[in-house]
Amino acid sequence: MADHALDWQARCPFWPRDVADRYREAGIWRYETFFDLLARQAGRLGRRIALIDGARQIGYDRLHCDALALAGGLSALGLVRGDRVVVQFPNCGEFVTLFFALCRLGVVPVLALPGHRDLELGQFADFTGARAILTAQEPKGYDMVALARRVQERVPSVRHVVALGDGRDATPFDSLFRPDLPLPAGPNAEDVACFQISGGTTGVPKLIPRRHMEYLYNIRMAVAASGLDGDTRYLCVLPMMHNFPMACPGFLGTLWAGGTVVVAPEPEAGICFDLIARHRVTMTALVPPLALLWLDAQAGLGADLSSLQLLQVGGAKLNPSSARRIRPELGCQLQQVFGMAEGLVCFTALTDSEERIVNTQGRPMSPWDELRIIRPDGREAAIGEPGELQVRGPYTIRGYYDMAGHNAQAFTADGFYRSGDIARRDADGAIIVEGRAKDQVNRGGEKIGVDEVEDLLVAHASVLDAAVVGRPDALMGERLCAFVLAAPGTTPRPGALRRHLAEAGLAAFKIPDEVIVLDRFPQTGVGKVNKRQLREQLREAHFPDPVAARQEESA
Ligand code: OOB
Repeated sequence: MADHALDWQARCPFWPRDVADRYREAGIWRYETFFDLLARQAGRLGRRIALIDGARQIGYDRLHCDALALAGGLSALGLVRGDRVVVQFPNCGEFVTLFFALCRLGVVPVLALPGHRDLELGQFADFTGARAILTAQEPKGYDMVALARRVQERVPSVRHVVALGDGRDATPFDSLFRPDLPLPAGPNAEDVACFQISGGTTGVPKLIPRRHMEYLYNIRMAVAASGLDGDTRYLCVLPMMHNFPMACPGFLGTLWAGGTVVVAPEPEAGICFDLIARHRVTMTALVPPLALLWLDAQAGLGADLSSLQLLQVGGAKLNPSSARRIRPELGCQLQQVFGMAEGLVCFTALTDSEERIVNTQGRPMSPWDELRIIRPDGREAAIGEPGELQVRGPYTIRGYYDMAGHNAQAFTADGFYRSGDIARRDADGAIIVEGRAKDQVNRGGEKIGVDEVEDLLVAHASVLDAAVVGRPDALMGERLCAFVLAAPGTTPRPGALRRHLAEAGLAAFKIPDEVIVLDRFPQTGVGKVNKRQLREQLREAHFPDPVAARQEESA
C-alpha cells in the first residue's frame, strides 16, 4: 500500500509525545483495534446473540464472519487502508457489520447523520476526498441514493455509491459479501477509526478524528460507568452513528461487554416499548425531548417496561422536574450523560443519590480527564462558580481534521479543548451545565451552528441581514428562530426562505422553526447584532408562537 494513503492522518493533531507515552505506559491506550475486539468476542462468545434487528438475531461469530466477508467486497471495490468514505445509514444491523468491516480494512468512515443533505454530504466528501458514499434506501423514505449521486457528480474523488436496499443503479450493498477474498493487513491501533461530526459553530464542517485505541478506552470507561455486562440488552434508539449511542457506551460498549444490541428502527415510544417488552431490554439512551415523549406515552399506554433498569439521558440539558419523573413513571434508574463528540463524557454514578442524579450532569468518566472552568476574566473558577468548561485527556481530541487556523482558537496552547459550554462544579466534582458561550443552538440534542444558516439566508435576494438564535421550548429545549431584515424593495416570505434553505441542500433539522422579519436589529455597543436582546424579545413573547406562525404562513 502506498504510504501517501495515510498522509492525511498527519492533519489530525496528535497528543504530545510525552503525554502519549504516559497513556501507553499506564495501559490506557492498548494496541487493539475495533476489529480485534470483534474477533476476540467472536472467539469467546461464539453463537451468543450480539444483535437483534427485526426478525434477525445475529450471533457474535456470525457478525465477525459477515464483517470479514464485507471487508472482502469493499476491498474488491478498490478501497484500501487510509481511504475515506462517507457513510449515511439509518439504524439497522448492517451499519454495525459495515463499521467493523471498514475497521478491518482501515478504511475511515465519515459518520454522517441521517438528516444531512447535499450541503453537508458534499462538504464531508469534498473535504476528506472520500472515495465512496455508502447509503441505504428505505422503500418510502427520502431518496438517499439520488442524494449520494448528486454529491458524486460534484465531488470527483467519489468513485462508488453503494446502497443497501432498493439501490437502483448503485452498487448493491448485499453484493459486497465476499468471504472468498484474501484481505490485506489491517490498520494500527493509533490510526483514525472514524470521523465524528462536530455540531459546528462555524460555516465549515468540523471533522473529529477518533482513533481505535482512544475510542476503545472511551468505550471501556463508559461501560464501567454504566455497569454493562453480558446480560445487558441495549436498545439503540438514537441515530447509531452519533457518539452517544455508539460509544458512550452505546452499541459498541454493549458488544465490548458481551451483551446484546437491539436495534430500534425509529424512536417512537409505541415501537420502542414493544421492543423493550419483547426482548427484555435492560437499558437505553435518549435525548431529553424523547424522554419527555416516552414519559407522556407511558402515562397512556402503561406498557410492560419491567425489564428496563437504566435510562441514560444526554445530548442536551434535562430539566430536574422531568428528571424526577423517570423513576416513578418508567420504573427505571436515570443516568445523566454529558458528553461531546470531541471526547469528554460525564456520567452520574449508579450509586448517586436521587438528588444528585436529578440535579447534576455527573462526573468525568476517567480519572485521567483534566477539567478546568475558566471565568470570563481568564482565571480559573472556584467551586460553584460558573465559567467555560475546558478539557483535555486520553480520549479528548487535540484538534479537528485539517483545520490549523480554527484549532488555534478551539484549543488552548496547552491542549485543552474549549467546549463552549458554561458549567460549574460542585464540591464533589460533579458538573452542572448552565448554558453556552458558543454560537450554537441545541435543538433537542441536534446541534446547529448558526453561522451556516445565517450565511445561507443572506444569500437570498429578499434578505439584507439575518440573525439566528434559539428560542426556549418546553419539549425541544430550544427551537431555531431566524430574524431577517428585508433587502430594499423586497418583502421576505418565511415559507419562501425555508424552501430556499432546503433547496440549498441544508439538513432539515437546521431549517428554522420560525422566521421573523424585523425593521432593524438591536445592536451592541460596538454595533454588532445584539443576540441577547433578540432572545429576550422572543421570551417576552410578543411574537406568535411557532405553531401559530406556521399555520399563518401556510394559510
Ligand atoms: C453529545 O455530543 P455532541 O457532540 O452532539 O454535542 C456536545 C454538546 C456539549 O458540548 C453540550 O453543549 C451539549 O452537547 N450537551 C449537553 C449534555 N450533553 C451534551 N448539555 C447539557 N446537558 C447534557 N447532558 O451530545 C453527547 C456525546 C456523548 C454522550 C452524550 C452526549
